[in-house]
Amino acid sequence: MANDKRRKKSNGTRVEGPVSRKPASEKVDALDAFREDGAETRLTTDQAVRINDDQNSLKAGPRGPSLLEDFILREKITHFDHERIPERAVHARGAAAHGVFHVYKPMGRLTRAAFLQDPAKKTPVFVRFSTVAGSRGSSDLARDVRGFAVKFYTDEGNFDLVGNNIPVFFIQDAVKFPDLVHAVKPEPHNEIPQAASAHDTFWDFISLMPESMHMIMWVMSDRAIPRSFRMMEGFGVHTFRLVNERGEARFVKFHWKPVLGVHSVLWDEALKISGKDPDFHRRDLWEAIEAGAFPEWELGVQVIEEKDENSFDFDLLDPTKLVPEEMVPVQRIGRLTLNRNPDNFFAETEQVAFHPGHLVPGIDFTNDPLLQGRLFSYTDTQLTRLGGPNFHEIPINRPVAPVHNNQRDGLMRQTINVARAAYHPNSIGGGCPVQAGRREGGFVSHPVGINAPKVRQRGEKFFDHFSQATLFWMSQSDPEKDHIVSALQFELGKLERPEIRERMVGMLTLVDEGLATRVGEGLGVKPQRPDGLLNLSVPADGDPKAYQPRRAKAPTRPSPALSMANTVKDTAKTRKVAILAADGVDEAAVATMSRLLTSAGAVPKVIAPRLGLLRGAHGGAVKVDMSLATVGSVLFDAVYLPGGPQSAATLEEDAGAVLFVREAFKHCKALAATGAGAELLPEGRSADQAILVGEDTQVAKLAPDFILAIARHRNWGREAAGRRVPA
Ligand code: HDE
Repeated sequence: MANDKRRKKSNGTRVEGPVSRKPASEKVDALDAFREDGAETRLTTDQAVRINDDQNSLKAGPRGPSLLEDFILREKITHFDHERIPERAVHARGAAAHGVFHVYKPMGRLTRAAFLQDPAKKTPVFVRFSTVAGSRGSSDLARDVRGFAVKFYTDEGNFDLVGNNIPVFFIQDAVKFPDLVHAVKPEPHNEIPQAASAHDTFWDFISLMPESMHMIMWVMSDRAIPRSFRMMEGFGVHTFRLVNERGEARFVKFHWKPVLGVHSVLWDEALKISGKDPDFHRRDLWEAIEAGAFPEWELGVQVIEEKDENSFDFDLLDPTKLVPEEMVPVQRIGRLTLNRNPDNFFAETEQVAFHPGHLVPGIDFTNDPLLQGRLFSYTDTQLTRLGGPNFHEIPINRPVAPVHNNQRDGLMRQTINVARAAYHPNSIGGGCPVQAGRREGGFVSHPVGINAPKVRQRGEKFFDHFSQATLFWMSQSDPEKDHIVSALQFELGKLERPEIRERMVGMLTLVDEGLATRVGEGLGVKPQRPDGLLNLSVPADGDPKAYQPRRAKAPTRPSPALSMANTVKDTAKTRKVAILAADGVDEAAVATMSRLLTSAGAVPKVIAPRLGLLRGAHGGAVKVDMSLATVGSVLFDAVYLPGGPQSAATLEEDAGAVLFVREAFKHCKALAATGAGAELLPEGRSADQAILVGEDTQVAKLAPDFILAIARHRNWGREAAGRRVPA
């Protein structure tokens, strides 16, 4: 059991206390029963026998063979041999945190879900973010969709909202999911490349699947390389139902809106971060929570009346389509706050088991054929991954609401069921556990009428594969469009087979001719509108014509909500700022800037050619946080170059420091320089609003504009100039 004091180890050294000083919730408290911190204990075997020698195995003589009877050795090695479980088939790489959710006002008109009624109620949550394609040890900065899975431990049982940071998906029907995943995973013969879609099998599949085109636009955009998990939107993707106490249902799309806005890095940064700090997102989440800068999102809903189901050009059941926010506004109904890191990665983050089929009364499914397939997959995969049917008893997966049923036994069963009747109806157990009526919180599936032939087909409107891809493209700002073009040139440029590249560029003509021309230019491909069959995902006896894309109508107006240019840009909170310095730095300038940045919620770090204390220009000292050798400006959002002629001269001679500044410039970050620090700035900065220059005595005057520039995230207007910078 945990205790929260700093403790003494048996050898007398002080050790860090466990994390139970941190925010608690009903679920976090429930986990206490399973926490073990080893404090003030003696080493034992798994059978609790105290171990006297953990340094030497039992041998026949000091130089003799080890003896089979050494049960201590055998137990330790056997356990070690079985420490790994299969990683997730997809979404293997992830990081998670505990938190709470509360609703702003009672939502009884829309849903009977208890956790959406009382604004005073804080529902515990566990949230896991992930990439999809890479394995457990891959880089956080892969170009990929991010998983955004939320487990709500509600008083009525667990509700899992297992979504992504992109509102649509590659495919429309679950039956194509294994094909998609086999295509994007590393190639089967050499297992190359890791965590990357830039290879032949992925684009071969995509170029034959026009339904993926909308998703492709999103994944080639900067949404696929987030600045932070904390700065991503989340989406339930499928259309779900909300059902109220009267049994009235409405369609709903779920959204998570990050309070800090939606921000991304550049592809060049992503590539470099993957080398400098492949744990960049995981670390960022961890550090923000440890620092008390709790990540927050608002839960949004788009609600659609049942009578309006067929009033759109697209089908609400089609997961490759979104409902434009300008058409159906997102109502913000509650807030999610992540306030506590897990204590043990394996026990919590690795063993948590999400499932879109974990519902509570008041929320229900639709017939989205991708969702329907998922409802089978998630339990099925846990049987292999977590080893049997009792994974719901693993502490992180246990609901806070009580569990009573007649499920019994199986591998690793924890519960000791004492009732003799494990069946229903029974008389010897008094009929217990009894079913719950609707008014007692019993889950009642929404009665949806079905009168249809059993067929392997899709709805008519599913075949408009291009309108929303075009809508996304036309809604992007110019820098965002440039980045999509570069991403496609990178991905398709990596292909070994020219015919796949050509087919893909041809497909892009159907999204936008200008886009295809621009992408083609960088690839030496002349875009050709496809004249044959576009969609090769056709049943053996199906009429291929019936499966070809049919555009409903070309979008005429952009959807501003789809562009990150319109996101929140009003805060520098949690942004990391590098202060580049060497011996002779103006220590007063460093101190003032650090203080002002910190009071704006930013995180300044002093970076220098070496660790230790720097000699200040006026006899003071400056503590170095990190050495230049261990970081790069790609790990920061902004750079400050303080004055002090000796410091500036040293840094000018240091190639690492010069590269640091050049990269920050190239990546359009906010830069500030005072006094001699300005000598480190690259040329061509005069009209750049995100480059602030002044005297060392003017730091306090300069800082507010610097902070504003950091809040604006990047000055994309500098990008063309940045491309000429060799960094
Ligand atoms: Fe998943 N997905 N998925 N998925 N998915 C898994 O479940 C699957 C899909 C999503 O942090 C697996 O426990 C099928 C869409 C997230 O633990 C597996 C289909 C969306 C996570 C699985 C989809 C998602 C998963 C692998 C098509 C966004 C990580 C391990 C029918 C709405 C959850 C596991 C975590 C994980 C199957 C499509 C989101 C194999 C069959 C669409 C966030 O069961």
